[in-house]
Amino acid sequence: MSSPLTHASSLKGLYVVLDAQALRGRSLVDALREAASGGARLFQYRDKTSSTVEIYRQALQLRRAAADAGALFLVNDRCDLALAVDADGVHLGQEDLPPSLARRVLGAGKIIGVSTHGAAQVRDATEGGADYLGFGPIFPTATKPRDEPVVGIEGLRQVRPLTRLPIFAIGGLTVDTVEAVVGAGANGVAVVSAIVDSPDIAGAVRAFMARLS
Ligand code: 3NM
Repeated sequence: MSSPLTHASSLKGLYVVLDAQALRGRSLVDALREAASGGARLFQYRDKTSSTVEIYRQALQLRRAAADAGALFLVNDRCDLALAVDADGVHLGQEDLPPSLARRVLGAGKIIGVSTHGAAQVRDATEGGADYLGFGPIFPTATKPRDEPVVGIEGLRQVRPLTRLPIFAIGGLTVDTVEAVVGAGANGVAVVSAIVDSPDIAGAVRAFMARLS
């Protein structure tokens, strides 16, 4: 059985977040395949508006496409859907199940990530048994409007010593800001629009990966 430990070396670098709303009707499976052809090996499916059954059907297709590409695949928010499609794990927000309870639902073999926005959340998610953290928003972003305040590069630098878990910087990241967040201690970057809005998704992935290596 696979376990988060087996995956530990994969929890870094580029994390492509396939946000259904950001894709505005384009095929998420095509986007995943294009990103995988550029070298992406870590994906999350994020869908804040579709019905459960729609999310299930889409997640199943993405799960298969990710497996074909040899990539890890996580589902946003929902442990039940992560289990239903045998995803590699779940990515939890602060309003979802805390990681300790998600672990009870998912068992030891699944990856659990948690979105964090400040020091207390970083500590709580670490103590709660998360496998990795998202931290942001580093910069303003239209993808998740009216949400948490921008934390900046400095906010990332301040929380880095609080956890040994991999941290993915998220929020408004572009190829040109990769170096700064890695310099502040990020193990990787989680990206929506700079990848899915690119006319050349595979090329955008390659550009991120070149800055991350
Ligand atoms: N979570 P983009 S920021 C999904 O701060 C998400 O936790 C964030 O999209 C957080 O790369 C964000 O287009 C949006 O800015 C990321």
